[in-house]
Amino acid sequence: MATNPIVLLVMGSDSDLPVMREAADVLSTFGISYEMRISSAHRSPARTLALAADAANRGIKIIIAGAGMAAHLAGVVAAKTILPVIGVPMPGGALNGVDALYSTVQMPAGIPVATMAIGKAGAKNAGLFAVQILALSDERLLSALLEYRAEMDREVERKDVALQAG
Ligand code: RP5
Repeated sequence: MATNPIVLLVMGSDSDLPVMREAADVLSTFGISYEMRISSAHRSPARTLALAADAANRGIKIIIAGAGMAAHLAGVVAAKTILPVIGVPMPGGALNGVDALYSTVQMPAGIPVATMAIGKAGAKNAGLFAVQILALSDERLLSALLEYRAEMDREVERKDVALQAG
């Protein structure tokens, strides 16, 4: 377990791990300490509520919550903390993530969840969004984010040059 984690990554099941690793990889790239936990809004509600309620006291600044199907996890976590909660809808199930998207994004007024795209793109963006929030008060992260974007720009250019070269 990471020492002094500032981002909590929580997912409803170990089956979400391959997707949520995308968020973890981004945090690692930017040198941000995080903790990964499995806790379900449905199967282990008391444990989930305790995890969310205690997060701020432990020095967590941002929570990323990923779940699939009737994905109440992000909303339930958000209800028990004033930390910003970023939701990642998992793909899979009969509706392939559309159920999780609606469950995560359609929060009633009062308890927001910043909802990302379904699946790996959403998990990666959740990591980046967390970095952007932390960069508001961290010059090192701000510089690293600017360089990250500059590198994306260069990569597109390299691909275009390769395409033109045939
Ligand atoms: C959700 O149900 C989890 O987040 C997962 O995406 C989905 C299916 O869970 P498993 O049956 O694979 O454990 O709670």
